[in-house]
Amino acid sequence: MNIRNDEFNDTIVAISTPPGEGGIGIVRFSGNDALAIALKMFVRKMEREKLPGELQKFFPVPRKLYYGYVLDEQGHEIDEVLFSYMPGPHSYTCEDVVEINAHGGAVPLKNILSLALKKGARLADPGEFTKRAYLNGRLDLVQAESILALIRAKTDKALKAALNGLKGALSSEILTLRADIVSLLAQIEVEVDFSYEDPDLETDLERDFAKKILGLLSKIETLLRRRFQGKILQEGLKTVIAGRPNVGKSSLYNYLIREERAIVTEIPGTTRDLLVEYINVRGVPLKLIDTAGLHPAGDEVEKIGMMFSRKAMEEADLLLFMLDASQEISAEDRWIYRNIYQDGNIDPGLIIILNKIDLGLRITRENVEDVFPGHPTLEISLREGSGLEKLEDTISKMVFSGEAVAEGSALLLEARQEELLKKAQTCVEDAYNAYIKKIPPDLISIDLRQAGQYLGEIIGEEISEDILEHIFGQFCIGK
Ligand SMILES: Nc1nc2c(ncn2[C@@H]2O[C@H](COP(=O)(O)OP(=O)(O)OP(=O)(O)O)[C@@H](O)[C@H]2O)c(=O)[nH]1
Ligand SMILES: [Mg+2]
Repeated sequence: MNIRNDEFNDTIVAISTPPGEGGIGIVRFSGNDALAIALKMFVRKMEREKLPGELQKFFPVPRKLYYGYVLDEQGHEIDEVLFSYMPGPHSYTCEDVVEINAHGGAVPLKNILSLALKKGARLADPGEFTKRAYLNGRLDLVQAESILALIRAKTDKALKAALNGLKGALSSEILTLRADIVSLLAQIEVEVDFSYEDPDLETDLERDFAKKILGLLSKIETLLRRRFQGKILQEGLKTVIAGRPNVGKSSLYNYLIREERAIVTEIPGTTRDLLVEYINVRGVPLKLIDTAGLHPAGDEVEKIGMMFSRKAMEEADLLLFMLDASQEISAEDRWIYRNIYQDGNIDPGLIIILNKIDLGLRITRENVEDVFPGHPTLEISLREGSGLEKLEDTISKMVFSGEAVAEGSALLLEARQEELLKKAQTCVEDAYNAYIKKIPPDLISIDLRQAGQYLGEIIGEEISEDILEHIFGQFCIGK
């Protein structure tokens, strides 16, 4: 696919490294005039002492690094740099690309950038380099979006899943689904009436058709399930530590993030704001949130804190519900469970944690089962550091039902891709229902065609310009 046109041939430039201090920073050019523009501002070290009239015409060898300076319009050095030229189509964008590696400070990079703009380049839009790579056919849309996931990946596993997307794993799965649909459509074309009039002939052909369509549905379901694991790897499992004041929530938070971040005191109501940290438990990335203790009464500040707590709990994937094991289950504990977990109409996983067992155990497993039935329960002491390994095990098991996410199997789907996959799923379901109801085959094929179209949109084969704008707009400038 190639929908490139001349509008994309102007030369864009951007700082491609993240903002802030760094060892090096890269200014990247792409487009027909990338080389011409970049050469207007670069001089090799060996030529630095020469007068402008004596400079030799310089044709850089592709993919070779040249040492020299970027000079401003008065001929003063802006920075000492390395210069490289990658002619299209063997470059990131498939266009002529020049990269200038400068020192990482914000000022030299900005000065190089503004000089490039003066010399005729245009500031790149967010994601425009990647968009050009896509428009020039070097990446399909899934691969382009994987680059976005790659930039955002928070753990090694997420990184690997994103790399998989980049290598085309998802695209090839989607292509397989499309091929399945095409073969179903072909079957409808060839065997048009499925012999509906003759019930005796409701034979192999039909059974085969039904089997194929169910097979297709289950493949889509599997993809969506793998999506859930991918989402966790990408965004972190939103895990909220909840409980009444003073049970040890902040102590657990500090233990899990391995840092004394939250204030811990014996005074109930110590924590009032939400504290958030990304951590990694046995390979499972968690977005861990410490909350203000919940109880029915409370002063103004506490009430606001509790409102935040409640909202966090409602959005959680996993709740760590903490109790003080050295006291009996209190009315407050029951109130939290009933009001927020049960009536809140939320459905996160929940682990019950009995803390402070060093002070004695006044809550039995039977008590817990009576009041909060059906949740894994653990006894720990943060003071003595006991039971904590088990807690980490339980978390990772709950997430992946005992299996760590296989690196190859988690899928990172952008929201757009997931939505299209779900739409395709609905269409295939409709087709199946139509088949069951013996609706004429040409109507079934309309549903299947529609499903095929949605799948095509996932990999960008049927896609409109505004969707493209939206996708690439999420990138940062310079990508
Ligand atoms: N004996 C004992 N004390 C603990 C244990 N865990 C925490 N504590 C103490 O319990 C008190 C409250 O701990 P926090 O971690 O601040 O409790 P919290 O649930 O965050 O309290 P709020 O922020 O007020 O809701 C502190 O004095 C801790 O030192 C434990 O396992 N054993
Ligand atoms: Mg606290």
